[in-house]
Amino acid sequence: MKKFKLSVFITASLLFGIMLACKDEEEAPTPNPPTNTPPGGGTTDPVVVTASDTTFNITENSAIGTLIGNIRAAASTEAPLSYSIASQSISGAVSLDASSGKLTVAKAEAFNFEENKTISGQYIATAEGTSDTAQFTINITDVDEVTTAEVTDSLAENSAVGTVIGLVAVTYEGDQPTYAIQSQKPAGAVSINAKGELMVAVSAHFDFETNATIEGMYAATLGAKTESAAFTIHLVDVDEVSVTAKDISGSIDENSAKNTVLGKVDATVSGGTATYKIKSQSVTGAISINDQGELTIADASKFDYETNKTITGEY
Ligand SMILES: [Ca+2]
Ligand SMILES: [Ca+2]
Ligand SMILES: [Ca+2]
Ligand SMILES: [Ca+2]
Repeated sequence: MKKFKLSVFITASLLFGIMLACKDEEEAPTPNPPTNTPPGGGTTDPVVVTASDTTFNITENSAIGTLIGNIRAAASTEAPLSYSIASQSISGAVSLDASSGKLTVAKAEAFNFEENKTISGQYIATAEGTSDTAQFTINITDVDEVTTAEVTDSLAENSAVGTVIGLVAVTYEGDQPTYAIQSQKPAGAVSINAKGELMVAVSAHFDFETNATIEGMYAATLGAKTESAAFTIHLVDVDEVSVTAKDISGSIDENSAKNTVLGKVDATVSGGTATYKIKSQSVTGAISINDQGELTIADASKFDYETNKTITGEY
């Protein structure tokens, strides 16, 4: 009996010991208490928050939500820092994640190098009620921006060298692009000036009957970026009549009959139909001209050698 009782006591002591150990782990005071809550009260060490001025670089035209960078701040406590923006040079341009400190693009149009090269502001870092303020500066870096679109123009055939046909369709930001003709058919027909105007370079190529359309590719270059697009010029037909008339002469026997053909005028007409008439003649009514340009005797009595050895006139 006595032996049994002892055994129970030992078991109970062991259990007690184990329970004590568990209690130690749960309830013992922290070996290194936080600096602002020392055991037993007394003076609290102030939390120190240090926000650092930070500079970022980002290319213009970055989309909403693009990460610009992480704000840099530190605190003398394990407690999490929170962040907020106190001011910024362009309202709403950037947003700052309150817990991660990530600075992101909030207003894409503010990130336009040609309008704003820098966006700056102040942010606040806070931990346990203590804050520090610092500057953020975002340098926006330039991107070459040029786009081209297809153009179609029309121009009267036979237009003179240097005639402006039309302006190419180019949009750009910043400096003026440079322009070039990359290819064209017929070769050499069109040139382009510094303003991006297509011009007649060789007038002979602007012939509706030969090339009703002149087409090719033009390019606009800005910095490292070259964009190209097609151009088409529709020539507008022009009625082109050319008339050349040469002096003629001949001889005929006197007393020839009325309507005798004296000869045909020496004239050529292109681009239309010729009509003929007598403008003047030295012997009124002697000669007439028909639709084929033939001179004929209108009044046989005027063809009398003794009266008129020569009859002259203009047609
Ligand atoms: Ca821009
Ligand atoms: Ca730009
Ligand atoms: Ca022509
Ligand atoms: Ca024509």
